[in-house]
Amino acid sequence: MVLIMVDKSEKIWMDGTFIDWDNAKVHVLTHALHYGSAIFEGIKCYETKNGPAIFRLKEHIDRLYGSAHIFGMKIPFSKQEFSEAVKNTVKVNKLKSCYIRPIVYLGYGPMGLNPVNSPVQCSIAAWSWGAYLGEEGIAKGIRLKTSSFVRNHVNAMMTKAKISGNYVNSILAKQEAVLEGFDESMMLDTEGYVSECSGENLFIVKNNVIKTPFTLAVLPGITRSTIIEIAKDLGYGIKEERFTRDEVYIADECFLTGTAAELTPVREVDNRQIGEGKPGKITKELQNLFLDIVHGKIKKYEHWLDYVK
Ligand code: PPE
Repeated sequence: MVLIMVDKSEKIWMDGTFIDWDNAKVHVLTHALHYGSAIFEGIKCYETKNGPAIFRLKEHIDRLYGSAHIFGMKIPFSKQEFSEAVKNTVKVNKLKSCYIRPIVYLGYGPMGLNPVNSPVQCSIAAWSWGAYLGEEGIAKGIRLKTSSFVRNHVNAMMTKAKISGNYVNSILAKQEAVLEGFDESMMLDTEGYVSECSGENLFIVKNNVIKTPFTLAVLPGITRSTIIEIAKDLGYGIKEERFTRDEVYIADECFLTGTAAELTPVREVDNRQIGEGKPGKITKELQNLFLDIVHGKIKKYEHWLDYVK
């Protein structure tokens, strides 16, 4: 089982100021702790020859503000101020590469489900995080299990928002998969079509055509849109459409995308080997290009990087 421990850094940004890592605490009656009333992001910063660079910061900040809007929460900082705070968190901690976790949450104030008078608080932490699904997973591919837990219904949870409470659904699925010896869960939507995994989007490749589910009951992943764009640039046909779990079983290749997972190949689903049971040709090509892009090695995609100077 892959355990991805947090490697402590020095400071955490809380509501506008930097606090020592060990003192970055909240009250036990914090609204978000009881009800999941928070929105968050996962952003990655990579080492490049020009210093640390944050990948697609603008898109992550836009999604964060979109999540807040969907939830009905007002972030007490402008997008510009928040973006600067993200960069400063990397800088203050002198990190060359890291995972960045901004969270906006309802704090300690009134209890009960009415959120109207709860204080909106913010924090940004950054730390170095190892391979989300394991180094071996990245190199050899992982094993998925179709979850017995159905993905959040589009009118029960807001699927375009990264709301903390949404993730209980993911945790149930992930827990089931790992306890049964798999690496990750593949979740189906309420109609039975493939949606996404607990913390990643899913792609398949069949006869050189790449497919990924529509962003109906799935988070519109920023890595997902990156992979769609670079696959098109490479000349591959790419389709966003509904498909079933057995279409995954007979795919030539399958892989997952996410900020934390990057591009992780899938070698097996529900004990059925996918393709040759190892990372496929197109998967590897996209994985290598993605890694070159995030490390600032490809001029054409440098506009996706925000250097931390
Ligand atoms: N779906 C879900 C449910 C999801 O949580 C993520 C990100 C994605 C798709 C991919 O989105 P993007 O990162 O924009 O490409 N999952 C984040 C949280 C992981 C965690 O364990 O925490 C992440 O990768 O940062």
